[in-house]
Amino acid sequence: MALTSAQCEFFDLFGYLYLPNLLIEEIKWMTEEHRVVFEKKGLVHDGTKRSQIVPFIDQTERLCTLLDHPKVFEVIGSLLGDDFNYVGGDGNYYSGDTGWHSDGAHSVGLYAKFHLYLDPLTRDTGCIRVIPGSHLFGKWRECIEQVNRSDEVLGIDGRDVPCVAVETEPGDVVVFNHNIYHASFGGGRSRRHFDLNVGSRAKTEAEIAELDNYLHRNGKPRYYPRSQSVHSEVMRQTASPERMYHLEQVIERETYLWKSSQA
Ligand SMILES: O=C(O)CCC(=O)C(=O)O
Repeated sequence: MALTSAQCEFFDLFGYLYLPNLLIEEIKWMTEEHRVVFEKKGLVHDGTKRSQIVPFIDQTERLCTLLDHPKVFEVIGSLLGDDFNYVGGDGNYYSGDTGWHSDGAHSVGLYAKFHLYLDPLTRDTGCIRVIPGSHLFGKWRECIEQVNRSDEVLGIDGRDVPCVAVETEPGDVVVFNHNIYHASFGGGRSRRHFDLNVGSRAKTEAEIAELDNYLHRNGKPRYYPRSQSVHSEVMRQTASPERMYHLEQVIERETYLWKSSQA
């Protein structure tokens, strides 16, 4: 499902896009795979805090095929270009509130999250909330950073910060720019979720430096020591040429960065 130019414009302007029912046909097996991944890893969620697995869709051959799925790559391709990079992702049982934050501050390149919950969520039960436009750099974004101290700076609780609460049913997808300020409030102790992180292919020197920064932090691979790469071996070994197209630049940069860190 390629997006319309109006949907792409909405995403560029507001920093997110809600796609109801996009993966409704897949929700049953994806939910089962989510359970299996946590079980196989022996990660028992007790509800006291977030339980997270990275990289996530990479853990099973079937979940990896999401990257090959026409509905997935057409949506991401429409927003980031068909040559986008897959840069990993996480699977979670979220517990309680998540305060206001952004997942990045990329002034070059475009990084986004293809984000889905496996439980129905409303404004007051932990759906994703976004501040439209907060992905854009400039004076506005400098000021909006203060929402993570809303009590102190604005005299309001985080849950009262003006925003769009994107209520979702299982099978719905929200894509958002990593730069956007987002949060969730009122969620239960066991909200099932996973995402795919994606970035536009790095072409200029500045974009390559940004990608390198994403892949290695403080001289170490992003998910280190849990994983040396943002992809799993399963993801790479079962890749068709079409999937490999979305992995190859990351493989090239990770190999280069790893060698440089060992030199
Ligand atoms: O669902 C949540 O509590 C927060 C989600 C979030 O911040 C994220 O996936 O980046």
